[in-house]
Amino acid sequence: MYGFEIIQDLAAVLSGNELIVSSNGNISRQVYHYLPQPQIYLRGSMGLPIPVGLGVAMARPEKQILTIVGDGNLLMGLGSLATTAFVRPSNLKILIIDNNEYATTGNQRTTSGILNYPSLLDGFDIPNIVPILRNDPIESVRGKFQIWLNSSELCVLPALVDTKPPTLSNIPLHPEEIAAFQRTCKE
Ligand SMILES: Cc1ncc(C[n+]2csc(CCOP(=O)(O)OP(=O)(O)O)c2C)c(N)n1
Repeated sequence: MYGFEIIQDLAAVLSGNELIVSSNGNISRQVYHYLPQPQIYLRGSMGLPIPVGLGVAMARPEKQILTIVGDGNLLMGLGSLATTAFVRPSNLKILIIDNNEYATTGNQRTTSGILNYPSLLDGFDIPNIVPILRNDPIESVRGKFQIWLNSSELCVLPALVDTKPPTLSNIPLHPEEIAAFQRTCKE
């Protein structure tokens, strides 16, 4: 299964009460093109999806916040998992799209291959779902989505995926426009 297919497939299980925070690069472009707009599309520096998702979850308790983070972004901001575990917002759900690469910048290998996600997340005392694997049938992927989304507490779903980034145009929004829209949009 490719990372972009996981993001496309999320559309089938969203209820409409979610606000998505997406990793810079390909993941934000895929979220912009394949899922309802507007969302919080991160651009620029890596490492921010987890801390920004945490802040948005605290600021918007009436919403279900879905943070979609690549493995490169996760590793760059790993310390923020401790803060997330400490604050523990029940409306925060994190989806890790692990393609073992920096796909956006030319498929350089990351070090995520050494990670054992259940051990890592258990170590932070963060509730987590058994990872989605590359050959999981779609029914199993959707089943894991449902358990993850319906969780009544902070919850992380890791997905191990293959890389085939589709060529998608860049998001035609400046970060300030995205932030301004979210400030005025309370529905
Ligand atoms: C601090 C910083 N370093 C490097 C970059 C360049 N860069 C942009 S996206 C990206 C790869 C992100 O990797 P990952 O989160 O695994 O997502 P993927 O591209 O695989 O979808 C890199 C290296 C950046 N934007 N910020």
